[in-house]
Formats: sequence, C-alpha cells, structure tokens
Amino acid sequence: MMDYKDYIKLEEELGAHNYKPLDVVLNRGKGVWVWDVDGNKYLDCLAAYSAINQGHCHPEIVKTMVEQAQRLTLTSRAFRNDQLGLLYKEICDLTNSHKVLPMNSGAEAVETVIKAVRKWGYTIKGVPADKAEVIVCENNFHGRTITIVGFSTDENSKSGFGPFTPGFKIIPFGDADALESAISPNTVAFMVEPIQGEAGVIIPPKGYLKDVRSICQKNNVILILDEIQTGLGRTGKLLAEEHDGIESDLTLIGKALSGGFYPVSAVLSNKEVLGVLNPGEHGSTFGGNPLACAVARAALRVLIEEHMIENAAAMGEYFLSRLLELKSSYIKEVRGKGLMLAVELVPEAGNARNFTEKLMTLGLLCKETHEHTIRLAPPLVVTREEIDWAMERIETVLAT
Ligand code: IF1
Repeated sequence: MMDYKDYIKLEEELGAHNYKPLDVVLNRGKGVWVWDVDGNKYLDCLAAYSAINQGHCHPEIVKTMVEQAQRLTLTSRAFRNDQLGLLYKEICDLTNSHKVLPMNSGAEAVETVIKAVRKWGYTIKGVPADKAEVIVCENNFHGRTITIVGFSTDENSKSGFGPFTPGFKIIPFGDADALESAISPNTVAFMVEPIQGEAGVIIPPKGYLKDVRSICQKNNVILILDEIQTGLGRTGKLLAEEHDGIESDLTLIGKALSGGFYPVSAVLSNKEVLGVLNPGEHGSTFGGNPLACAVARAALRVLIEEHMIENAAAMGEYFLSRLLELKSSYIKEVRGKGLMLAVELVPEAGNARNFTEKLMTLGLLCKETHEHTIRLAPPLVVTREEIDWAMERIETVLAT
C-alpha cells in the first residue's frame, strides 16, 4: 500500500516544481472538511483559492454533474446545446448583465476581456489601429499567461518569461487620481480587482471604486472588475462591487462558478462591449459546454438557495472580529471582507509558511501569501462552531 510519502515522492520526481504545496495528501472532502490518505481530518481555510465557496463535493452539484455527464458532455460551439442559454439567462438575471461569454479558466476570461476591450476601442471608441492601452494596478493578480504576467509587478511571476505583450500601463492600486492622470485618448479600459487577493487581501480606501467608476464613465474608458476571486459570495455579496454600490461595464467570474468541480469562467458585459465580437474572432473547444453549464447552473443555484452569501457576510464578520481580538505580538494587521481574510505578521515573526505548516499539524489548512501574510478563506458554508474550532488553532500558533 502507498504511504503519503510515496505520493509526495512521485509528484516530486515526475512533476514540474512550479508549486511548493504543504505535505498533506488529500483524498476526500465534504463541506468545509477534507481528509488525508491516513484519514486525518482538516478544516479547509483556503477553499481552493475560493473555487470551493459551496463546500467540497456539494451533493446537489455532484448529482447534476453525474446526470449531465451521462447525458451529454461536449458539443463544441459548432453546435448548440440545451444548457448554455439557460446558464446565460440565470447569470444575467442574477448579475444584471446583458451578455455573457463563457470560457474555462480565470486566465482565459482575462485574455478574453482584453481582446474584447481592444476590439471595442478600435471599432467603437475610434482608437487608431494597434494603439489601444489597458490600465492595470500594481500588485495585481489576474493569472499566468504570457500577456497577463507581462503586466504583473511580481518579479517571481514574471521574470524569465519575456518578451511580453505591449499595451498595458501600471498605476498604484487604491489611487483614483493616478487613474485619472494615466488615461490617454488611447485608453480603452481599466482592469482591477475590487480587493487584491494575491497581494494579501488589500482592501482599497473607501470610495475608491465609486471614484474609479465615475472617472471611467467621464473618459469613455471601460471598467473591468476581476471578480474571479472576490465574486460569487466570497466577500459577503454576490459581487464585491455591490459593497460600493457600483456596476462595472465588464465583470470576470470563474473559480466558484463551478463550485470547484470543473473549470468554468465567464465574461459578463453590457451589450456594447461583448457585442463587438463576431463569429470566428474568439472561442474555445470546451467553453460553454453542456457539462460546464449544467454544473455552473447548479453551483449558482445552491449558492443562492442555501443562503451561502448571507452566511459569508455573517460568518466573515464573526471571524474578523475574533481575529481582531487576538493579542499576539506576531500580528501586524488583520484584514478582511466577508470570508476573504488575512493576518499579516510582523517581520520578526518569521515566514508565514512556518505558521501554515504548524496549523496543518493542528488540522487547519490555509495558505501564506508572500512572506508575511496568512490568508484565511474557508468555504462559505462554515459555521460559528467551526470558526471557533479554527480560532483555537490560530490562537495556539500565534501565542507569544
Ligand atoms: C495559482 C492567488 C488566489 C485570481 C484573479 C484571475 C485568476 C486568479 C483575481 C486566474 C487566480 C489563483 C491562481 C492560483 C493562486 C490564486 C490566488 F494566490 F494568486 F491570489 F486565488 F488567491 N483573477 N488566482 O485570483 O484564474 O486561471 O487560475 O483560473 O496557483 O496560480 P485561473
């Protein structure tokens, strides 16, 4: 029989080393809990980077996936299927969108939106050929493709992978004046995360998104919100933009759109922008396939019907208040909105990785980001008792 070390050895020998996972080998999950190959149980406070908002192996999504898989999985977009239109309708009703373009991974949704706004710039705004500019923020995280890492400011994600795609301008996050000054006649769009995830759960100053919204409006610049991580309930609202009472022109969703079963992402848009794409100009073999659509429909349904978004708001508030009460000289700052939380440690505490490794031995799985921040983001079905359980472990490792 294989020991957990044998699984790790296989991965290390045969896999590319583009990750440094915690040495826990999981083989089962249910709700907020996962189990390793030796039967040890852990509370999952990463939720697969927010793809598992609905909890592991949600039975309704499992049922839908199995039924759909037995009926029809893939047609390609050369033909139509009976799930796609229904997914469009349900997404549009929920998010007040007018058009949808389905893809698979988050990065593909980002690539798609860049193509769409460039085309919009040339055909509607009147930007001269090949001059379109997209403005993005410092410390952004939008994915891993060449174009996307090209406008990253994180050397680790970027260095060694050039040459990169031109046409991007980088400004500080949370600074609306910087946006206003960066806009030129060739600016087609501004793309931003409502809360920066990978950067360490960075919440912009109050009023930032409202200001950004009106600056974009005034200058005929498309506002793109990357809600791949913040969307679908994570911050206590269906979309994080709702906290600021704004509506983007284009919104990207992914991750929890499938409840973690299958890569499903989408670009949501007002009519004008996605309306510029014509047959043959964009696509994907798997994007919009009936299995993906059926799974996404179920994932959205349980998110709403089981009141996971309200639970994220209430439990997020509770978790944050408990973290803020912690008395530890290791803590520099606690941040969070809904169930997107982070504890930033003082440099003297050492690497956050030491803490996530200790937490793992106590049965709590979470992930460090950069050197000094511990990110906490459990599935949105987490209960008060489970947060108390997590807090006992967190208190133990942060005791000074
Ligand atoms: C990895 C973080 C989370 C994203 C936003 C697009 C994408 C992501 C706002 C791309 C992806 C991931 C990917 C994951 C690490 C991760 C992450 F640590 F980088 F910040 F979620 F917390 N926009 N985020 O956060 O989506 O193509 O991956 O489907 O290992 O790279 P994707």
